[in-house]
Amino acid sequence: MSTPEAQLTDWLREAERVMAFCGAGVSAESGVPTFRGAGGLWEGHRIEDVATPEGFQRDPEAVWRFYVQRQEQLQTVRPNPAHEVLAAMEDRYAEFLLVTQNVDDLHERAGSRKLVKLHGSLMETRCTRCATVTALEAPVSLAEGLPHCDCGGLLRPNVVWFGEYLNPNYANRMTLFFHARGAPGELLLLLIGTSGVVSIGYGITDLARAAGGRIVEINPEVTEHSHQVDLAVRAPAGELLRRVWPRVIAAAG
Ligand code: BJW
Ligand code: ZN
Repeated sequence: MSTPEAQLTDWLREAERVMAFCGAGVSAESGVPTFRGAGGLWEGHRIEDVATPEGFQRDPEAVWRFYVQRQEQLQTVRPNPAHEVLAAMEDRYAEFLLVTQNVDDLHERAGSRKLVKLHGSLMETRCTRCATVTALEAPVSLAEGLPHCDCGGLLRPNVVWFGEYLNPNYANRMTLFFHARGAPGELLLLLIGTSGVVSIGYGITDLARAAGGRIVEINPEVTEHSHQVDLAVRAPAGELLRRVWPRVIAAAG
C-alpha cells in the first residue's frame, strides 16, 4: 500500500493543471505566526478590534500599530522550501495558479508570478477616500501620526477584513480556473496550510470536485476541509515539499 507521501508524489507527476490554495501554515516555517491556535496572531487581540472595518473606524491608530508590527516582522523573515517549490510549479504545469490567503510577500520573494493574493497585501495601503492602492517599500511610520493619501484621505492596510468582500476579479480568476470546460489533463487542487475556517465558505473544493479534480490537503492538523479531500498528508509543508518535489521532477516524462 502506498503512503500518503508516495501517493502525493504520483499525483503531482500525473497532474497537468494545478491550483495551490494556501494559508498561513505555508509561512509558518519561515517564522511568520499563523492566526489561530496557541501563539497565533489573534492571541492577545480581539478580531473585532484589529481586523474589521468597524474596529478601524473606532481606533485607526491601534489597528495601524498591529499592522506596522507585522510589516516590520516581515522584514526579518525569508521564504522557505514550500514557497520555493510553489514557485517552481509554475514551470512544470501547463496551467497553474497559486491562490494565497497570505498577506505576507514571501510567495513573490520566492519568485511566484501566477499568483492571486485573495486577502490583499500587508505591504500595500489603500486610501479610504479615493481607493488608490499603493505598494510600500518599507513599513509605515507612525512617528508623525497616521498615514494619509495625497488627496487627504486616511490610508488603511490593503487587506480583506471580516465582513468585507473579496476583490471580485480575484474570486473570478479562481472560479474561471476550474471552469475551463473540456480542458484536458489531470486536475489537482492542493490545500496547503489553511485551517479552512475562512475558506470553507469560498466553495473551492466543490468547484474542483465538479471539474473532476483530485483534492489533496497538506497540513499537520485536521482542518475544516479535511472531510472534503481525497488525500491528506499530515506534515509541515516546507519539509514535505522539499522532500517530494525532487522526486516529482526527476520522474521520466
Ligand atoms: C501548517 C504548518 C506547516 C501550521 N505546514 N500547515 C459576512 C459573513 C459571511 C460572508 C461575508 C460577510 N460579509 C461579506 C461577506 C462576503 C465574503 C466573500 O467575499 N465571499 C466571496 C466568496 C464572494 N467575505 C468573506 O468571506 C470574509 N469573511 C467574513 O466576512 O466572514 C464573516 C465573519 C465575521 C466575523 C467572524 C467570522 C466570520 C473574508 C474574510 C477575510 C479574512 N481576513 C483575514 C485577515 C486578513 C488581514 C490580516 O491578515 O490581518 O485573513 S482573517 C485570517 O484568516 C486571514 C487569513 O488569510 C484567514 C485564513 O486563515 P488561515 O490562513 O487558514 O490561517 P489559520 O491560522 O487559521 O490556520 C493555519 C493552518 O496552518 C492550521 O491549519 C495549521 O495546522 C497549519 N499549519 N504549520 C502546513 N508548517
Ligand atoms: Zn486618496
